[in-house]
Amino acid sequence: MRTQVAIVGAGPAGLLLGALLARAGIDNVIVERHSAEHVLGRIRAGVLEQVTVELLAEAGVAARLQREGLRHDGIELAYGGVRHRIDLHGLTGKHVTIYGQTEVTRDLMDARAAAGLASLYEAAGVAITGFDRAAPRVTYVHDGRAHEIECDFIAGCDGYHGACRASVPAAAIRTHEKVYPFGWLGVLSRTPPVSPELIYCSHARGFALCSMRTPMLSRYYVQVPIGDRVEAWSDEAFWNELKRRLDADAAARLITGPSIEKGIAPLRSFVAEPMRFGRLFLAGDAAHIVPPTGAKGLNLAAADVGVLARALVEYYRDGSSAGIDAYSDRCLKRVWKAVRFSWWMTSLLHQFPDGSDFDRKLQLAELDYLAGSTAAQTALAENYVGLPLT
Ligand code: RFL
Ligand code: PHB
Repeated sequence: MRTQVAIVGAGPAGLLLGALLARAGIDNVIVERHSAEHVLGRIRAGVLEQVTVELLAEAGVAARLQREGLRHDGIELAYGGVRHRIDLHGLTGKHVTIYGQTEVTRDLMDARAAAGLASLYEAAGVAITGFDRAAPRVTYVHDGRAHEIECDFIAGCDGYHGACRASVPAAAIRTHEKVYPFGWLGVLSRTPPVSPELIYCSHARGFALCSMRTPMLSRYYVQVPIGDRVEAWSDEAFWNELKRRLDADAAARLITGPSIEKGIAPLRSFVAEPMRFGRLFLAGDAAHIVPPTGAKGLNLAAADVGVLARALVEYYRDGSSAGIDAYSDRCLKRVWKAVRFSWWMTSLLHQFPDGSDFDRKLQLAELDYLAGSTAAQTALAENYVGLPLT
């Protein structure tokens, strides 16, 4: 098989890139290790920046998102039993949209199937070769038979554990990593959210987050020690712990119910540099990971493929390599700012096992400063709603 761009991975990065390229008449094939149902079963991000919504609209897949997405003009920070609202819209003129990653993925998959574009699910042994020369190839096994895709470019959209980054010679890549000494235990439940806006809660027992997917579907998280196993957390234990970390009003309003999904995610920051190796481009989680506290992972993935799609359109339409040459630097500038913001939010709101009394006092002083300073709130809001796509 031959195509212009072979995309490895059918997460939001791969699917959105495929949609943007197809809109511009650029032929592409997606190769995914898992089944479509498996990809849709992963409950992940919930907060979309305006830049992400605009890219989805450009790709022609924002109709349901515009109907069903919840516009949020603010978030709340809670500490010392009191909630402080950050007026995202008032401070920046922008808002965020609550719409689950599962739904974004479903919309992209449906649009791709309706347009008759090639997606190969359950591809085993995916490998990439020749990206340092003019002859990149993606090989894989499907239905027991070996296949090969010849292409001009490979987009490595295969997440943190994917094959693409791992195929780059060690001498050509630099990685930066920070692992946090805790994880997030997340629960999805068919209950109305405790509050109309997200609550980010700093508490002596650990961080907690009240989020949502729809007016009848809530998403809650509590910080847990790194070694905790999800089986050790009954629904009752989860709800009790969440209540203890919320302010009295939120705790009294919280409606609990059976969890329909429960999992523990470790928190890490990771960046691979550069993001381009000859004819291979890394995008999304394949190139960088941020802790979820800043709600940036999916948004960074969308921004990367927005930049990449524009660069590839320039290449095929105008014969110019300027965009693809600038891809890595352009993305990494924005990526590092999101890494910084996500690290800052994480450091501000979590309890660190080796944190001293002094460290906690500093956190509380910074939260107090934020609560009373429009300048500090603006800095938070500007990053939370998303920095401009340069
Ligand atoms: P994905 O979604 O991991 O997709 C990669 C795809 O590649 C496939 N794959 C392969 N395919 C072929 N061959 C191989 N060898 C392959 N290896 C892997 C995988 O099966 C998969 O389908 O990466 P992508 O597309 O870059 O998207 C990134 C986002 O998924 C991720 O950044 C976000 O979910 C992070 N995240 C959040 N991001 C936000 O912007 N806002 C949030 O509110 C938010 N909350 C979260 C999050 C992530 C979380 N977890 C569990 C890590 C909350 C949580 C709890
Ligand atoms: C979520 O709804 O899953 C979510 C929201 C905000 C975050 C992280 C996760 O910062």
